[in-house]
Amino acid sequence: MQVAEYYMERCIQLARLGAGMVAPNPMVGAVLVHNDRIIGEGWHRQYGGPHAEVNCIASVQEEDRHLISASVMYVSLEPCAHFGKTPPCADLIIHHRIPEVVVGCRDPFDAVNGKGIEKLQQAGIKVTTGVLETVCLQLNERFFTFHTKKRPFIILKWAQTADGFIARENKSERLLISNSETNTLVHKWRSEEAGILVGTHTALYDNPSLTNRLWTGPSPVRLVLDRELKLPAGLHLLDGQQATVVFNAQKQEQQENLLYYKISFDEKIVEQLLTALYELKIISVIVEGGSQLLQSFIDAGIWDEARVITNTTLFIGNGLAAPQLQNQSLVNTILSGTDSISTWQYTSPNITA
Ligand code: AOF
Ligand code: ZN
Repeated sequence: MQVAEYYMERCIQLARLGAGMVAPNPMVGAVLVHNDRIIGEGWHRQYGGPHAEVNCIASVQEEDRHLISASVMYVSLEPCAHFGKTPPCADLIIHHRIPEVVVGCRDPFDAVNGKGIEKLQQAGIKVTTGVLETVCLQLNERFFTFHTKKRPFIILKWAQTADGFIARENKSERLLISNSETNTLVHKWRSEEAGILVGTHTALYDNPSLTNRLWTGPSPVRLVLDRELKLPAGLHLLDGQQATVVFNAQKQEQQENLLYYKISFDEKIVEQLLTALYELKIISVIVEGGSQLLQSFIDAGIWDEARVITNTTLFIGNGLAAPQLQNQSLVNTILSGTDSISTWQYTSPNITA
């Protein structure tokens, strides 16, 4: 392994420690190296808090501080150039006279986007970019999708029978497709995304809570479509236990944990939703049904991942058909040890939408 890649890998390890704490910001890690010895390490720990570079420089011990101006900084994302919640990291690096910076990948955020690298170079600092770039991009896939495509990273999720149905014809009749093992997995997935979306029928018939109760970490913001505001107030989704957005055609109003967000239902619903979610700074969404809403995302060609829980021995002969993916690539299959249930993970062929 090359030296630069070794230290960048350490940056990525550190960055991951911020998982679940920093969204909608990216996870970022930084190390400061003097003569092959790490003298400082830091990562972005909390949304609104100091950036990785700040924590890295602050971590240098008193006896090593005179070495800062003769060290190389490795950082998994381009240092920022803007005054946000904190001053620019590029200025901090210049202030400490760090002579060389190695960057994992460029920051696509409009206020940065190359300006950080430029600022460093103009100050005479040697900058190398693109070290372990693919891994650094993968690390913050949601953040990059959000800023380059101006929409959230979209994950479609459903459970289906062996013969391709997601519910019985009579939707109020329960159909047990998944088991406790896959339920835990679904809660883990919920803990990893900023938002969770369902359509009106799913909210009404399934009355889901959409919270993460079976895994550690936070619950996503709940998102529900309710054009005419007809969903009964007694639903779990409207219990105020978790931040919830009700997309509707009637009113724009904030009530404590409940935001009524007005959109036009006459135009393409997926596009309307994406614009609203971008405005709300929700960088990733897991869509949990129903079939019609999932299919709208597929038909619009706007999805990044699909996760399909399949009960391979349950045949029901007739029912509500599962969504149909188009040109998907299978990337992973998780076989569950019991009940012949497997989870199929696909990525979208669409890299431009
Ligand atoms: C860095 N190092 O560790 C992170 C960066 O609102 P603020 O001030 O926290 O700025 C957020 C933006 O800063 C975020 O959108 C991204 O472009 C960049 N994040 N930059 O130099 C870091 N987390
Ligand atoms: Zn910064």
